[in-house]
Amino acid sequence: MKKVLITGALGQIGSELTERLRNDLGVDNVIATDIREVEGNPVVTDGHFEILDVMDHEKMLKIAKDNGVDTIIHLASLLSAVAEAKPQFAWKLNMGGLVNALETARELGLQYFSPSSIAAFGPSTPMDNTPQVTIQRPNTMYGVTKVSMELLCDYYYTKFGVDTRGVRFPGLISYKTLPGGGTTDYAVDIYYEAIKNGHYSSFIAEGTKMDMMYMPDAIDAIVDLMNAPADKLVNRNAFNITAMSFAPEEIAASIKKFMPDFTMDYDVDPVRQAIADSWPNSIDATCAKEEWGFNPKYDLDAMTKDMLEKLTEKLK
Ligand code: AKB
Repeated sequence: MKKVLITGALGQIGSELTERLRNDLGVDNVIATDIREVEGNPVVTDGHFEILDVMDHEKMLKIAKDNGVDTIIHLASLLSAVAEAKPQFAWKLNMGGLVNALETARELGLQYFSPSSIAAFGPSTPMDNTPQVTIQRPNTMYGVTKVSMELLCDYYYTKFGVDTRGVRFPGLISYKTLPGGGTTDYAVDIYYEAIKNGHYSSFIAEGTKMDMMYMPDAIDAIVDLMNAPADKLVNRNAFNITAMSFAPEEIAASIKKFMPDFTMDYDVDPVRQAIADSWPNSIDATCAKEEWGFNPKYDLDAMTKDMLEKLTEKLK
């Protein structure tokens, strides 16, 4: 990974990955793209940024070719709750963008990364310590596009020899850029509300466990997987990775350790609750640990401490 094209660079993962890769590889070696430009955003102002709709294959190919990139990191996609509200569009965007990015990688011989998700599992998947290879019958449009992504990335590797790599991300928590329209977003919202109002109404019900990870560990995971020797990768695409698993009452208890007056109640959203109920309680990341040394650093309390400190500063 020496010169990288990123799609969806203004998103939750993209904005932090762009910053990290500009530091690691040099500002001129990261081509950040997104469908829109956000004035004043460091992704746009602090380096090479281009507008790119991932449905536009010609433009994607041209940007990759003109800049001589050797890697494409394809992040642009709709998240679970939005995809459930607009399933036809979600299929079109998530799959159309994926095919264009894979084709760009095939045509130019690029290394390739795209993120799958715990959403690639479904109600018939074993819910606890979910294995790397198991039943995947998701019942959400987002999940359907993620399983399809995993299969297509495997296909491009075996059929065309494209160096495709990927992870199944759990819910990602960060303070720099808000996620847009996910089911695990409650675990980000809760920190904002704790600081602003000392109270949070959770749209996910008590007792609903889901895997989660703090953004610095997610960014390390992408970089470490992309730099891992290819001959060590047995699973290659869609490695289970997780740093912690908790239910709303557990993240609330963690916040209370630092803010004793914090309170939480529930105002459950049936759509997002149904999505959460179809996902595992906790997944097994052994293959990622063994094959490329996945090693998350933040547990729940360490993440809470950092989130509260950083957000207090940001929201001043
Ligand atoms: C979502 O909630 O949609 C995402 C995910 C787990 O993929 N954060």
